[in-house]
Amino acid sequence: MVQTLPAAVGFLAEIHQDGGRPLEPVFASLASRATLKERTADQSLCTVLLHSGAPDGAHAHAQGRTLVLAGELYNQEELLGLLPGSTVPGSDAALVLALFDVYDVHAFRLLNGRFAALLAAPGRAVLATDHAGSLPLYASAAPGRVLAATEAKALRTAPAGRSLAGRPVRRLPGTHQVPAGTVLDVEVATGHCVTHRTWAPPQARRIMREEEAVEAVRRALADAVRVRTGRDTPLVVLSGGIDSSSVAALAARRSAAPVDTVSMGTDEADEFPQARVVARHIGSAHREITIPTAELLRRLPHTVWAAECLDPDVVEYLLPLTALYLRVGGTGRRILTGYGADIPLGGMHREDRLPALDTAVCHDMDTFDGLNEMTPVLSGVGGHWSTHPYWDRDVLDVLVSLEAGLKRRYGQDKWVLRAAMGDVLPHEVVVRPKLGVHEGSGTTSSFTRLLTDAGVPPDRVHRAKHLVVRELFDQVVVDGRHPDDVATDAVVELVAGRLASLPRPVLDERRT
Ligand code: AMP
Ligand code: PCX
Ligand code: MG
Repeated sequence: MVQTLPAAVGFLAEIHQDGGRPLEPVFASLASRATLKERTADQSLCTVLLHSGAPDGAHAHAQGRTLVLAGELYNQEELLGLLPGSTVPGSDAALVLALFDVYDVHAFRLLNGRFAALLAAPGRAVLATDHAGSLPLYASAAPGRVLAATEAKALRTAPAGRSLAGRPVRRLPGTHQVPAGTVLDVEVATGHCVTHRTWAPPQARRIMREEEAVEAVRRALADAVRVRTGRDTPLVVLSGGIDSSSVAALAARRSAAPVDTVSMGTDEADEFPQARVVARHIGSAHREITIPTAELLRRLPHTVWAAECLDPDVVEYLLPLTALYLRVGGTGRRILTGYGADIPLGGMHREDRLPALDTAVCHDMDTFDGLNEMTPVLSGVGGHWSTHPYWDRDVLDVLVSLEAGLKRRYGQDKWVLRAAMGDVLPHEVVVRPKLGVHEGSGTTSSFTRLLTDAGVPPDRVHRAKHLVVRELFDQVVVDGRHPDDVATDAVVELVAGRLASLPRPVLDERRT
């Protein structure tokens, strides 16, 4: 059987030097669970792995060390070249552990992947995220105890710990999110922590000839698609825009069988005709899924539950995708998306001035961390695994660092990508400007209407969305309620009522 999903898609790991009551493993990801228990002279490690049938590939053991890995690596071939010829690790977890033996924490600087990892060694806990923090990792530490989990809600009943490096999680005292591209090296006895950054967005901009830039983008993206598909028939979530169409076309090029594509729309808006053009061109087995707006809005609690995100704009991008992932069906699909292309390319910045474009790129690269917009839990709630070629470490390094004039050129946004896809996609797809998923599906407008119908004045709508998302976060993450038991309408009523009863200056002071 071809292993479609990574060996594990998430975990809860507890290291104790003094016993301690195990936490209840609560996750949004739909997966089987395997428990792994180890005891050494000075500490115990208990891990719950979320897996799809082969959890043994998610942990490795050598020289008193245990490595637990959720997610996957994309540069195994390169990494294997760093180990002695006789060493052929049988899994990504074993490969990372073998590299750790050689490089210690610096092993994580070598990895291109989508992962969260925990290494337990005598007296020591090492926590690591991939360059983009694309698989979220949360931790709580106190003298004698380190707890780590890929979903914050799994730590919601953890006893308050000492302050770790990282971002505190709202209303979960002592729980922090490990930043993107970071290793935390924790001394278990004291909870003392040393932080190492393993990646940062490029600050410099490369000057390249057009052909050179186009070729670099084409090659990097084709590689990123290749390492993400392996031998599987992938499913590409396709809007018909240049970002997802490029991924679908590159996947189709290297697949003997037709790839699968799926487009979502609502009863109010869709981009089905645009996606159909691409599907026909690449010969994919294409599906269209129409989600009634009422159902879409009912998925707001599920979106916040999966993404553990407090940003209302990002939740609006993720809502149609979550609703789609819950409707895709089948078991354990490997899903590729075009998500994230607009961040390094300044694609959401729709005007001609280059300084403003690079300002937008810098801002977005400075602020993505912690939004969890690429978390695999979004598709995990439907039992699937998603991966995003544009946020491959090599693709991202290339895209961010191109000088802005290659991103916006000849009056086109994302010019370098469009030029790279000139011979892969129909001309109309290459040149077509596109709406964001939140616009193309009518999500922004239907969420707005839900609030105005509940009496929220139009100029308070964004504030109200913020409060709705925060309330949902409190209910499904902090309080641990299941999203099926949380009604969007009731939360909207609650927020509308609160807004109506408070004078504006009070509201504006509470912008947290
Ligand atoms: P966007 O950049 O707004 O197009 O959205 C990010 C990614 O979400 C796209 O690259 C697609 O992979 C996916 N996506 C957006 N809209 C749709 C849609 N209507 N149906 C399926 N997937 C979509
Ligand atoms: N996107 C963007 C990302 C949204 C912006 N995120 C950010 N600034 N951190 C993309 O796919 O690149 C859309 C809908 O466009 C989501
Ligand atoms: Mg896009």
